[in-house]
Amino acid sequence: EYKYENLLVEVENKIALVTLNRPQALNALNKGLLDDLSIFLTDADYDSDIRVVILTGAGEKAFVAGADIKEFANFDGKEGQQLAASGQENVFNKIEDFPKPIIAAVNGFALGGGLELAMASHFRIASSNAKLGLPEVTLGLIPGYGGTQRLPKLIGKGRAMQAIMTADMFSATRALEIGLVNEVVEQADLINRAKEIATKITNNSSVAIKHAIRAINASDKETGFEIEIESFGNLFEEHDFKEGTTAFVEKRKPNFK
Ligand code: CO8
Repeated sequence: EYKYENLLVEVENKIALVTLNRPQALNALNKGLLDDLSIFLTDADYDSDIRVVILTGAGEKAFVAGADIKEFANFDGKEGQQLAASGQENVFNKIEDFPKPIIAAVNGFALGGGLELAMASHFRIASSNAKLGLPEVTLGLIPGYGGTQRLPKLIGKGRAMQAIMTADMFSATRALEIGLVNEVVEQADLINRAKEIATKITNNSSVAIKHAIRAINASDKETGFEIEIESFGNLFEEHDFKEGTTAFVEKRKPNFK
């Protein structure tokens, strides 16, 4: 049995439905939630009762509204870099390279680290109210959980540049159009549709699927991720980061010089 402070896990018919459960903070990724996810992945890897994982968010509003801004607002460069590096290693890269399929069922806002979590998953479906984006530059940061590497791969470099520079959100329809998500359904049908796809996968060879994931993921990705981590840490030393995070906490618009 799986019990966590920040996750709900239901296993049925070889499918694990994992609900990120901090609805009061729109399921923002704090240390506790990331630790729980990392432990779950380690356990699920060995659990023969689990052949497919579905990730979704608690509540009707958000998948995940990002990394927990309140938790890292006072970090310095070294701590920022450490946060990005350990998150990438223990959660995001672990999801991407997980030997069993992980489907993100995006049920609302997927912003910053939330979109990065969905993009690390093997593929994404979304509810029609979903909004997806990487708003880090509004906080004086860049994506730190793989977003600068995975978004251009999924939607093309030009679109990724524009999305990251403007911090604009994609609607579910637009996300479907550009290949950021594979399907869009009504929110009430989202989990059933994810389970339907997962069931189809459980009928196929799990050892073949494991090798397919490995082959599809094989590419030279080290440099980009390292540069992302380094820049992410450096930005914590900038005035804009203090201004951006303080403005968020104080519920006002940032004033970038
Ligand atoms: N972190 C912490 N708390 C959050 C976050 C967050 N990312 N998002 C929402 N919350 C909290 C709010 O502060 C609020 O709490 P409270 O009730 O105590 O004031 C509660 O959740 C509900 O949110 P809102 O009242 O803001 O709800 P709205 O419907 O008005 O707005 C939005 C919804 C538009 C989603 C809005 O909450 C928002 O803009 N959130 C922040 C989005 C964002 O900037 N995300 C990116 C974060 S940065 C990031 O993810 C970095 C990734 C790389 C990290 C690498 C290592 C750290």
